[in-house]
Amino acid sequence: MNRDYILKYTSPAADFNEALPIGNGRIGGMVYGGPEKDLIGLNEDSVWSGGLRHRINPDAKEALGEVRALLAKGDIPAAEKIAFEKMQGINPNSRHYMPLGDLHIDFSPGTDADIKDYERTLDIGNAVAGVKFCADGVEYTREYFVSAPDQALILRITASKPGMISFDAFIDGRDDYYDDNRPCGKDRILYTGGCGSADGIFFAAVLAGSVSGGSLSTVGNVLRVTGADEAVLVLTARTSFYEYSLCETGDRLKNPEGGKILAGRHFEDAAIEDAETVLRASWSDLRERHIKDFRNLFDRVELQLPDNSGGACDLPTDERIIRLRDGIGSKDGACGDNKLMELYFQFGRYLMISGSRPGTQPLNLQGIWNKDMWPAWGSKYTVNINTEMNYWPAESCNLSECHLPLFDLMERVCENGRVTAREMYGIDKGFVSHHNVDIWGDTAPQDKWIPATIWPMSGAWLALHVFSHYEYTMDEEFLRRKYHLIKEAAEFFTEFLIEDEEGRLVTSPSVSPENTYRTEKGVEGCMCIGPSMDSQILTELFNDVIKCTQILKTDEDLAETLKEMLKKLPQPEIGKYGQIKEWAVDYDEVEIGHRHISQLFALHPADLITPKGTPKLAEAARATLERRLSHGGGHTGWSRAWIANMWARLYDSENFYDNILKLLGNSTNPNMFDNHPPFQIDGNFGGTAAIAEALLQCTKGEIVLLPALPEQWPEGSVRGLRAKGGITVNIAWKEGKLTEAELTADKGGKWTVRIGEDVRVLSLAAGESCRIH
Ligand code: FUC
Repeated sequence: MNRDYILKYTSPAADFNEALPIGNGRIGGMVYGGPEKDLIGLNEDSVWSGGLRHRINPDAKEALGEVRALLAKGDIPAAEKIAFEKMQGINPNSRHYMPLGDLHIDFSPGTDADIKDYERTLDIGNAVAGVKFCADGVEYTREYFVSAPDQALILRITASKPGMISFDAFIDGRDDYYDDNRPCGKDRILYTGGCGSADGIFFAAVLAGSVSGGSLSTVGNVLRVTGADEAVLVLTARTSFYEYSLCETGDRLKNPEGGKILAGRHFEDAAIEDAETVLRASWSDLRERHIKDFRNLFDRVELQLPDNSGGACDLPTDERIIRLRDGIGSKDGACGDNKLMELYFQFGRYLMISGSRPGTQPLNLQGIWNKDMWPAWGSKYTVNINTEMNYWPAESCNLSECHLPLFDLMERVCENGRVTAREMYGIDKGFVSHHNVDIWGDTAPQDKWIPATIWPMSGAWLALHVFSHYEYTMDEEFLRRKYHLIKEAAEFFTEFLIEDEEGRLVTSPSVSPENTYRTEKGVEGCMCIGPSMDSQILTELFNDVIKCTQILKTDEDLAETLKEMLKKLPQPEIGKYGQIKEWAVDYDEVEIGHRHISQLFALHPADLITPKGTPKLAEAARATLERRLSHGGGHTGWSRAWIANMWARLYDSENFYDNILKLLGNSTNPNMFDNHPPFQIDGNFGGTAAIAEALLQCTKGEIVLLPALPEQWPEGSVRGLRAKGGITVNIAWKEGKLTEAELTADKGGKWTVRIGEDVRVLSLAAGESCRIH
């Protein structure tokens, strides 16, 4: 195993963009690491701003017909005006994510110590952050991690001389939004509060500690350590949300009475018990348990790329990023740092393991790491690309179980989305959700923003993730349990779609996410009938439902209905610039370099367009990307990451590499978090997925090996990627060519493997491996 997966810095974090993320899926910390004053920004993934709201506009159902008629007539401004008033949510916003607080550690003696040899690290191979320095001749070390097995953030402080550790530790940081902060025992502080609304979410956090040598006591709301040889701090947190919403497997508990069920302990007792359990264990046991648990997931995949950095590998991580940025902008052209790409790839996997575990909440716009009471876009689940992108590497990069929280959220989306289908659209079948959801799965339209708000497709897109989890794991029991999500997502559209003048089945009203068009008459608009992305998503969804009905031997009638409907769904078309049309009418875009490239959904994540299967459409996809990029596209981190995935799908290694380089150089913060700007985590996951996509693709029933290997990676290897059909794949290459691939099957079956023009069919028994040269 490559043990070089270390982010390193020579100074404490000056701000959030330099701080280092740690987490166990539920509890997150951002480590700043100041020698005299340390700060760990705290999060718990269910601390959201309030309870579930019912926001459906009472006039929506009536407006639906009016808006459809106006769109059909081409009166776009009038359609948008009515939709704006009568269809958007009556409260435009669902709930948003919030921080838990800040953990401060003020060391004494204070600020005048002479600090030398400062180093701050994040070892992403072990999920441990570290700080080391020498102050007045004494060497101090701090190690921080958030343990999943022990459900706590744990920090140990040591010194090279006995009796040298003294500090005050305390929690604050939610402005006025907490209720109490006081000792709940001689060595612990309890910090409690709630998050808005009568039906809101309440939390309790416990800060506790233990020392060897010296003393530990409470003073006011402070935990004070004096003259210790070594100290351990423990931070635990629980919320009311988890008391009733989820059981261990992540399934929502069904309550026959319809009310809330207490699935576990009271959250305050639970936070105290968690801390007590941790304090009974030794530091080395806690650390070992944490690392073992983490590495069980992390070590499944290893990537080795050749070092082309000319020694820059040894530089601090922030300097390596700047070096790439300067290279991209320089006359002499870009410089390389493959090892930083390798680190970035694994950092995405690290973030997924640290931010999304079975039974936790799914990764939001900032994963779980957010410092603001009002974060950008509410740090919610934006489901017209961002949340889906977060989970692109989950299956391919061998972290299938980290995908599960998304399906738990989908259960809530489905439940609320049935109400939205009925009350907004008058449809009694299936469920619908729009471009954002919150922790409760609020499905009403979100934001007062026409380019995004009335887009009824997110439930359908999310449902594709359910089937994809099945395709990678071949877990039929999972599919049986979650099939209803896929089925109900599709059922809504059996009622919602309308026939256009040409008899095609299309959505109306909808938008092509967030883009604005200009008609021939110069009218600008967003709302439309049948944007391309919608029919692409539905083509995928209907095909998935049909496959499900065959696998599960059920719902034949539904399958027949969908087969008929599929014949009438518009398919990708080529427009006047040789591009894939974004709208049913070949409008011009107002912003040609727009960050969303929704019309290429068919290329990625779907595989309706492939270079071998649909060469003309693949050419048009290339023209689409070129058009976007030549007009300033790719300016947000996530957009750049999506573009890299798309080039990989076009087998264009040069453009793939160029965009990964730009993602790293231009859209990455010093702590390696993706920079939208501001920080938004989707680009990290999109980037990791793109690197995997360059090495291995599963499209049109084929496993494609090394489809977009850049010349900058002439030799290397990857171990442990996953392919559809329950296959684990190792690949090695030299001089840009495959030397050996090893495929191992979980279950018996047949697979088609493509290496360039060479196509082979493999039959493997369960557990069997085979090598390809
Ligand atoms: C969509 C994107 C923005 C941003 C936001 C959270 O609206 O268009 O760029 O990512 O989601």
